[in-house]
Amino acid sequence: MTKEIVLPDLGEGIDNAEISEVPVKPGDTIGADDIIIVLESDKATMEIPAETEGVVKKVHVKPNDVVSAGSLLISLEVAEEKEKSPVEKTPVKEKPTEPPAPPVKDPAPVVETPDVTEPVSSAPVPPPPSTGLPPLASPSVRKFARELGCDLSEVKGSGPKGRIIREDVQNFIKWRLSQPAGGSPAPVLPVEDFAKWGPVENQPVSRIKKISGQRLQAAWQTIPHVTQYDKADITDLNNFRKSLQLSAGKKISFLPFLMKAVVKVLQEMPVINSSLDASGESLVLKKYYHIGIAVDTPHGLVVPVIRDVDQKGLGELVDELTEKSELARNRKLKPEDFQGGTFTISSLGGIGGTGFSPIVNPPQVAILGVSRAEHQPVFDGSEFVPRYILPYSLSYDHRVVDGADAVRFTSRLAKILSDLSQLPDLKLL
Ligand code: CAO
Repeated sequence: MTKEIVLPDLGEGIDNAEISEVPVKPGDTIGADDIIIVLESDKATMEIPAETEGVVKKVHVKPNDVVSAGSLLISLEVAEEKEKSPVEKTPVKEKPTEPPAPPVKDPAPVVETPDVTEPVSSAPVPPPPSTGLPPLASPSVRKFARELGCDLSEVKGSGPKGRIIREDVQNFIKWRLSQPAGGSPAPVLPVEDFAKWGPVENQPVSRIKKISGQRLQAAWQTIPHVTQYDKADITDLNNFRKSLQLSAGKKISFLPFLMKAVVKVLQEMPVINSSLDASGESLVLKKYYHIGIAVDTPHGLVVPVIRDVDQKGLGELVDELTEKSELARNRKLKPEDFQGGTFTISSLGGIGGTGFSPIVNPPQVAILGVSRAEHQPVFDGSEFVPRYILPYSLSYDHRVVDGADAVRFTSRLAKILSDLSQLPDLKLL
């Protein structure tokens, strides 16, 4: 019998991926663990096994195709299963049991009645009249909609039986942004012949940049951002860090200290460690502290998550941070390494800068941006003394976090960072 192998769910945060390799061809005999495709998502490289043994009849995908959960990958001739229900036995001998989901490259038409002045694929669609029924959509589409603050009951589905697909959500957001009261419309890049002004070179935009660009734009357009700037005297912390480095004989950066300090404030201010629920009616306060760390890699920005920072000592954090940033740079992180973050830290301090406004990483509601610490003269009441001052900023979703809470957060963080006795678990081992 023929078995159709489709792409499994790639996990939270990865909705589609590009095929970089298809190591099988028709006629190949493969085992359950054999790799049938290699995917490159915005964040990681993933090998997808067949999970069933058999002989490859047909390969439905090729390198550079973009696929999502449910996309048909290969048809496999497999041995007849021994135990079958009567219903399965009769009709299914030579046919797939389920119709395959269409590949992402050829999605179902998005709009039934397009605006005649717009191309169909990019025409924003208005919401349909409510049917009163719960909307049909996959978990990944629901998550995508949640991240964009999109109410699925307002979205018209163009998939089978009116199922809402990712493109429907994107079109709905485009439509909403095009409405006068819905904020500024998505920017349209001008068609410009730059070469007429001087020599130019075209460079392709990396896949990570394209996808993170879409997410950043969506976050920027849907979340009302405010940024609070502050600074902390980290003179004692820096001296302590240097002494630890000497005794441990290895590099210890500011980040593990920042993570511990941030988590302490998050425990005191649960709203900063929360997310809006899908209805927008209530907040989900998370009792775990998984901190995303923005890592600059040659392929673009990625944000691996360090879990349960509250339960880890400094030494563990130093090691995990080194390991995760190394894996990120070598594109070896797994999908789960990106999942479940409750707050993000973006540190540009190793490079420079006096301050910046990071973009919130939804569904989180706040992000800390860290700039470069410098020695500065500080008046101690009688004279100016040199102190080591760390500038940082907190960008936050103003729907969830009030300005007063934001400044309470940054002030409290300054207090903790400037007073080592307030920082927990400072031992390396
Ligand atoms: N102030 C002063 N010096 C700092 C500093 C700060 N805030 N942060 C780091 N440094 C120093 C470090 O101590 C180190 O000095 P030594 O080499 O003398 O020990 C040097 O700068 C380089 O640090 P680093 O950046 O390699 O290490 P890190 O642990 O601080 O950061 C990581 C690790 C992965 C966060 C970093 O390498 C990185 O990728 N940063 C970029 C993140 C990014 O792009 N964010 C932007 C998101 S928005 O586009």
